[in-house]
Amino acid sequence: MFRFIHCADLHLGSPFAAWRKVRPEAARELALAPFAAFDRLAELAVREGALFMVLAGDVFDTSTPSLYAELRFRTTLEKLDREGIRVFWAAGNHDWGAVPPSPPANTTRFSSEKAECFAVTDADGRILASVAGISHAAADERNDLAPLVDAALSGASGFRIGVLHANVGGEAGYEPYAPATLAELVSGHADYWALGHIHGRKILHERPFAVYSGSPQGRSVNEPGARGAVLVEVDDAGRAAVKPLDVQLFRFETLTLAELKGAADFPALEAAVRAALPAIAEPLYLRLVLSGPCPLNARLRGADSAQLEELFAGAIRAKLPKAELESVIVNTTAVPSASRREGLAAEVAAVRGAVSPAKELAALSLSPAEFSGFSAEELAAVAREAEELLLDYLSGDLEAEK
Ligand SMILES: [Mn+2]
Repeated sequence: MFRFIHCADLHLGSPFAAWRKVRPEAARELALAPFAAFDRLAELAVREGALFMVLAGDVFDTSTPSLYAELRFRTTLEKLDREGIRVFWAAGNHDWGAVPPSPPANTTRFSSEKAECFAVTDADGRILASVAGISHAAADERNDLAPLVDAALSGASGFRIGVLHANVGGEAGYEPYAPATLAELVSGHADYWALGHIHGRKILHERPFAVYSGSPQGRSVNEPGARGAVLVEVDDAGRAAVKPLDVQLFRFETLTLAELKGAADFPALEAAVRAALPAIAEPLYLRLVLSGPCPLNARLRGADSAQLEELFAGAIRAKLPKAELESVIVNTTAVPSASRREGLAAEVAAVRGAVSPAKELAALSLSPAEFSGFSAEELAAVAREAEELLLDYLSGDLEAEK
């Protein structure tokens, strides 16, 4: 029996540029988190007695990592080296050009010119596993690299692992770099495909395995949930079992509240948020989305982000002491007051009949030609929205902005 860790998409050195402008302390904390997540993985590798670790690309966020990123990465590799744990690294679209001049002896970075295959042996020299991979040669690798890795594994001994940064099955929302199909992966020589590129943890196939380990540390609310890597245990009969390893330092989550019709004042709104907060023990960055009809619509929309965050910070601290608000997004609408709106609808229709769009546009020094890019449907939608807005103002559902 032996074990190995499959990790990908560390994105060491991510700048968190958007955070730096508004929340420099959080940006610093987040920028250090991927390094610490990798350290945790190294500790787990030692504790679990892993024989080796595979890194399936995007170790660094850029092809020209900072000195700090390189040194921190190297320090962790050296720690693994001292424990006799080998590291196999196939670079992806982010770290394709990041080639350390003299990596520690335990670390193998796959060539980008050809697929390579390395044997991992036990103390008696018996081959336990063969690890094959290839690195991306450019930031936009458009060729399917899976056949090259598969060919390198043909005839290999032991448990056969292919390491590749690739978009398998044309996953939407991710660049189609190194495009491959699941069918070709599972019909080849590999027992386990250690994949990188898709940041969510996914087991695409079992026996043979095709697995995305996901990013070990979420970088935004677009990467929610538990994150880390996977521990693979291979028994003496060559059967593999996959276990998730959660190592992230901060979790990102979004909480959407859509039933806010009853929130007539801010204490009621705060209570609604408090009641809906999930029970998550780990440090958390939480995005709060308020949506649907809400009596406080106009006041929420008039508040700035600092005011909104102050409004909910207490409730969040009280229930989730390790949580920080990432942001508050206001998507609420006015609560329609039916009776008043019905009475006003005729007036709005009359106004619409009396208004001459051409005359209004001329008063604004705009010519109808400037609207020529809109389709009839789009213009009709704008008119409907304007009518709704007018009704909102007239019925007092929405306070006119000053
Ligand atoms: Mn990535």
